[in-house]
Amino acid sequence: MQKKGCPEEEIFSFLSFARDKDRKYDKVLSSMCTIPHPVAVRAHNMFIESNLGDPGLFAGTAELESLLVREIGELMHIPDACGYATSGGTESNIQALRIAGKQARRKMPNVVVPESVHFSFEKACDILSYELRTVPCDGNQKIDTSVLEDYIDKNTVCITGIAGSTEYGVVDPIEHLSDICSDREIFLHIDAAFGGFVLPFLKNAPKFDFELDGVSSISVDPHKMGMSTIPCGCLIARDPSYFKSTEVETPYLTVQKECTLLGTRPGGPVAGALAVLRYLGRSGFEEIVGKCMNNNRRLIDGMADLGYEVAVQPDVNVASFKCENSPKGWIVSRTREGHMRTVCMPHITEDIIDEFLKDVSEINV
Ligand code: 0PR
Repeated sequence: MQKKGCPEEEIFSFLSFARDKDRKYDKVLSSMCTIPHPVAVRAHNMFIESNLGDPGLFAGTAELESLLVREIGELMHIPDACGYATSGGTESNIQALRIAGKQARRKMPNVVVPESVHFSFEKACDILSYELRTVPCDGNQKIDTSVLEDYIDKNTVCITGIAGSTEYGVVDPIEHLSDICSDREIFLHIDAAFGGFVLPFLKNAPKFDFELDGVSSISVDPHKMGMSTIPCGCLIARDPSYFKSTEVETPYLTVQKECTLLGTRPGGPVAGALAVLRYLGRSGFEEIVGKCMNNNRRLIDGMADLGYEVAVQPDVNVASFKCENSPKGWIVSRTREGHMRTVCMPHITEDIIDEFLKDVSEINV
């Protein structure tokens, strides 16, 4: 640390210098985050000092959190959802597995997931000392139900399905998983970190939420397709007693118990998420998601015209292509299988897609 303070202008010119090195989102086709909605930013800033880790001090913000959980719950077909705002999909997934383990209480717990699962499950199982059992995917990059049962045994504390996979944007056969979990009384966690703010706004989307009896908990991230500020995730669950199982006593806080993983928790993103949900409403989200899906289709069709087929048909606005080279100046990513992967987030417009396709067409020239 410098001995004496530095003039504010100097600090901000230094910060601007760093900010200029950050990528602008316009040519970024790899991210699952986007430019937050201005209403979310305004609400976030209004609650900048709010700490949900001590909800008695920030009773108003805590109310907003309850409302956010309730609104997301309604979207997921559960009117009296319980849950809380996390710092994103990773935290939600860790907590879901923690809760699942506490319900089943096995000495050597294992968790059965598709191999397409996000790497946050690896972290969760490492922290919780669970065995992670990865089931191969079928030709559509969905969990292969013909072999799934071989991976389940009496120590299976949780099965996970993905609603909008990170790499291929597909939804696992969750109705099937729900039936298995209902029959065997196994906790079913759905990772809808990405798809949770896409699928409810699509016509004919596959079922993935609490409408299915076997679903126990869902991760949904307002900071991805929810147009909110970072970090805002949400873990919602069917049964309020689930959150009792992770409670610890917090004698010197304004509340006596806390079920969350983090202690200090930002209130700003929660206010941002709720504000943008209310501001846009269902019709606003349908419009945004509709545009993203149309752009995804435009990209898939355009790539096919150039001879690059999509690897599998996605259910959400993610696409992966059999295309070995990436165009210069663009940020795309690669799946574990080497496919070029793109995400049509709200910052990606028709014009951007056309410009991208033009640059792809010139790759080998
Ligand atoms: N579950 C799914 C299905 C996800 O896609 C992700 C993140 C997570 C869980 C974890 O969420 P958090 O990162 O919020 O903890 N998927 C993207 C990924 O890891 C996140 C991302 C976002 C990556 C923006 C890059 C980026 O620029 O690839």
